[in-house]
Amino acid sequence: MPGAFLVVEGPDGAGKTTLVKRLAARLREAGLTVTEVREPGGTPLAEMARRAVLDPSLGASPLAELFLMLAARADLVTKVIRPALAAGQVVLSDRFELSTEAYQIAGRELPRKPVLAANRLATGGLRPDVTLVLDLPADVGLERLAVSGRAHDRIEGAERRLHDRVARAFAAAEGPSVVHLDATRSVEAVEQQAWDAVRRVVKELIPGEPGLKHPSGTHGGTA
Ligand code: Z5A
Repeated sequence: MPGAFLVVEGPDGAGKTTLVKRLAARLREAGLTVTEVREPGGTPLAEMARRAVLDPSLGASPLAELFLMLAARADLVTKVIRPALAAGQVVLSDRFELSTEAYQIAGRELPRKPVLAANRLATGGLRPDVTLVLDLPADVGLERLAVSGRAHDRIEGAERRLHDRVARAFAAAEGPSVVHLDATRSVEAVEQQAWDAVRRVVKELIPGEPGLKHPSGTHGGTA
């Protein structure tokens, strides 16, 4: 597939949404066509799943939460992400499968192997070209959200120990696409670290750039 699939991950309040907006602006300035998505969400069905999973009055169980996340992901991958990549676009996603590892496996303590297998089924094996992980202690992220005045959703309102397990899982994440960023730094410093990593991946797609070899075809899996 000729496009590039970029993912921003991290615990609550780590600055993902802020970074996605800034990276999208930089990519567009560089002449690239960018599709921005967030997980869970990004299609009518996935937005329904998002409302259901985050609504405290519905009290989704850990397994129901998992399957709502994966239903949302399957719909988004099929209807938005794969078509955009096939059209040569840059897809920039606020969260993807690493969030399932952090929240449902580390946080909710669901069994690792079947959850990873179910996730692969949902994505058809699609893999990001780069996964930017914003490393931040749970208490700093939750404090940022409190200061911003946003009401807590069902998962943000979960017990503190869950958030610590989630933040530790993100900090321990490893893999060929994973790049860790120090999210305790300023918005501008985080953006610069992120851009250095992203630029290497999208270089060949930028009009007029001599370019490195693009990771075309490395997204993996089937449509
Ligand atoms: N979830 C899951 O369980 N399993 C899954 O597979 C998936 C998701 C995909 C929805 O995610 C929930 O779904 C989430 C995980 C779960 N649950 N929770 N809790 P979400 O992404 O919509 O919710 P979120 O993680 O809570 O994101 P957020 O609240 O939008 O936070 P953020 O995007 O990381 O941060 P932000 O909005 O960019 O910034 C927060 C504040 O910090 C804001 O005031 C900024 O101005 C400020 N900020 C940002 N960067 C900085 C820096 N560098 N320094 C200082 N202040 C900063």
